[in-house]
Amino acid sequence: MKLFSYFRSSAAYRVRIALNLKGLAYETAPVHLIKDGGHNKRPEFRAVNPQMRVPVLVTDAGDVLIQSLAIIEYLDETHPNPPLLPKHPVARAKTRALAELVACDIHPLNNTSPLRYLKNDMGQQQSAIDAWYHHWVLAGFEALEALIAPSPYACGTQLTLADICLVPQVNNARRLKVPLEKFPKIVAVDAACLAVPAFERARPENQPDAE
Ligand SMILES: N[C@@H](CCC(=O)N[C@@H](CS)C(=O)NCC(=O)O)C(=O)O
Repeated sequence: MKLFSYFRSSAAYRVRIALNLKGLAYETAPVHLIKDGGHNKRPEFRAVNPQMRVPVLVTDAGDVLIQSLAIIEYLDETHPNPPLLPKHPVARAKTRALAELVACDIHPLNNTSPLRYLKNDMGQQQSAIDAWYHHWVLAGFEALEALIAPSPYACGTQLTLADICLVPQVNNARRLKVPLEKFPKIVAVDAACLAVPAFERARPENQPDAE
């Protein structure tokens, strides 16, 4: 399989974790999202993903899959062990809810394109953009903190989609210097996950395109 990825992309980081948890080998095709205005805007990458975003997973059969949550559920369906969602429908819904809280409500507001738009098109100062970034992470993390009970992972003793989304978002928050003191449960889950080799290997600094 081939994964179009950028070392700092938290959406690609999610897929890297899932691939590692499933024990699946893959080749990384780096796409630099910053250099030259973003290599993801080049026609050759647009031909792969018209949305011009990473991750993109090309399966062994040549299917081109986009959107990290859809890719991860595909991996879970085609390689069921270890499962990334609990069996019970209520537990599954709760796990997906935590994952979506991060992937659908926090991450899109702090993504490269909207931040670039705030700067270049809306004329915002870097200080205002940083405040925007911090605001949405803090709002999302307050809810996440109230919803999880580390044991040691976000949804119990099984690693799930919720952990896969939480860890990259915490990594981003640390990089952007969001204070995490108010979120001891999130920090504990992050630490428990990072002790697992599949998470460690997926870290941005451990990628072939890391800078
Ligand atoms: N919802 C998408 C988000 C994908 C996404 O926005 N990826 C970012 C990097 S984390 C990207 O490629 N950004 C490029 C851009 O916005 O120009 C997913 O979960 O895969």
